[in-house]
Amino acid sequence: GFDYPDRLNAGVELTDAMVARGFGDHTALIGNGRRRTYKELADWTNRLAHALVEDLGLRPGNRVLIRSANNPAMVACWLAATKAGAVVVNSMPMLRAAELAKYVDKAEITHALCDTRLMDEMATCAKGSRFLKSVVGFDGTSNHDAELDRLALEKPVQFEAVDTAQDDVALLGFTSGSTGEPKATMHFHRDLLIIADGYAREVLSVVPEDVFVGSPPLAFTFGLGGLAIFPLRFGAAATLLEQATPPNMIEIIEKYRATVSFTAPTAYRAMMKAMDQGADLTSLRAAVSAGETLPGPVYQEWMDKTGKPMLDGIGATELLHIFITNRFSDHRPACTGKPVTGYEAKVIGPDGKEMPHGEPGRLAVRGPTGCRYLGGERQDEYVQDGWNITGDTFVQDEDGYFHFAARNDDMIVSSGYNIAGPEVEAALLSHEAVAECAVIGAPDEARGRIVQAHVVLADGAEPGEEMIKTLQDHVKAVIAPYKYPRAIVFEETLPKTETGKIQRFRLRPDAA
Ligand code: 3SK
Repeated sequence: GFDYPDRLNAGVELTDAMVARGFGDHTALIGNGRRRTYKELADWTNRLAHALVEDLGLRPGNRVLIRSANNPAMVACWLAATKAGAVVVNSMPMLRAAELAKYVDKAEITHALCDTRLMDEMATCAKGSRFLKSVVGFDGTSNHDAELDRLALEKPVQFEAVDTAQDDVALLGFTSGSTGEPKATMHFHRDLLIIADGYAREVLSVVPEDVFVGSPPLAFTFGLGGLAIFPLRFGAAATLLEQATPPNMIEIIEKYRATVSFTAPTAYRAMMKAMDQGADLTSLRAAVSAGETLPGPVYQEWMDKTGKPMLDGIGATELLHIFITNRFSDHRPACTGKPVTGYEAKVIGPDGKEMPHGEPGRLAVRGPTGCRYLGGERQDEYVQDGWNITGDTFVQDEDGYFHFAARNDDMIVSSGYNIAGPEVEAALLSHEAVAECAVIGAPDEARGRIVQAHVVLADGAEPGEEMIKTLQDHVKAVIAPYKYPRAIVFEETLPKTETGKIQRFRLRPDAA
């Protein structure tokens, strides 16, 4: 089990407590061409926390939205708000005003800290908001040249952090689920440490000499764990990339001799191609793959090229981080492995009973972190008898290893991004030329899946290349551009049940 004191503040544990443990001079963050030590990070976050409380009126329990790409300033804002007892919602730069407004309304967000380069959509969102009291810009380029930086500059480097309980909520992770309606999952201060003291310690054996690199946004709990919490918990260094493309990751790996990487199989494939052209990834001792299932050939190629296993893992925003994983000493191709210590997993049938080994069913998990939906809606669907019922279909083999089979909802995982089909449908339907549509994930070599829309046009609308471009641009304008349908197929009608429900599965090219 995990034994934490009753009073616990994760923001302090990852900064000032690390200085107290002798890591003050170690590099904590690398980004925007600068290095910051743990002492510098502690001072920076303490100054920011003063500004949040004294200038912006932040009070314990207030919900704070942070809008930024991955950079040191985003990490500093998150830690500062956590020290000040706030409940943080990290969000991605691509979100549009309407999507931000859903977060703000659902989480009753009072304060927003926004990279000044991303202020436009934030300001639009703030205009009509009945919850937002304060929106302040910070300088994501780390030049301290924005309002929040100026407020923080004059403040003392010591801050009396809010005396939070280990089970006070520290973080809200938004997940769009199968409906596209975002839902917030609540995570305690202790949960932020459990994922490090569990998975990162047991499976990755993180040491202070480690240098982390990766692509998932800090707005996803996968990224927040892998690129901030895990390195900071063990005195290691986190490199943060605003544009985490494979070439940019390679540059960082070579320059800083990075040792631990977190990304999705698509990016690993691109990096392995670059190895053939001379890219040097030999410093990596741990390559974690998650977000989409790791195909056997990608695992094998990594093994052949590096002599080490790529560590496939599965997690969920609901459970905060990875709960089933391969290990250095216990790994198999096309297999997700076994539960992280402290977690239990089983495969269940429609009646909730455990399936025999070899038979597919829904993956159910329980352990020290678990799902608590804000507002409780859908809680009883996700958590039954203490088991978290995930949206994935798995098979457990005779030796107890878990193998991914399918997602049993309409989520499309494309290049590591979770995209809810219904949300893309709603965006398409808001265009006058679209009469009906159904969105599916079509298999794609480079991205795993792509968003493919099947569209019935309104009378008078002309199908063709021009219409495809018009509809794609329309979707990019109303929701985050990465969700746009890369393929659009025009149809006369859509397959439907007798009761008129669209049968999306019949449109899937790989449908059974
Ligand atoms: O497997 C995932 O998609 C995931 C989600 C949230 C946190 C961590 C992971 C690996």
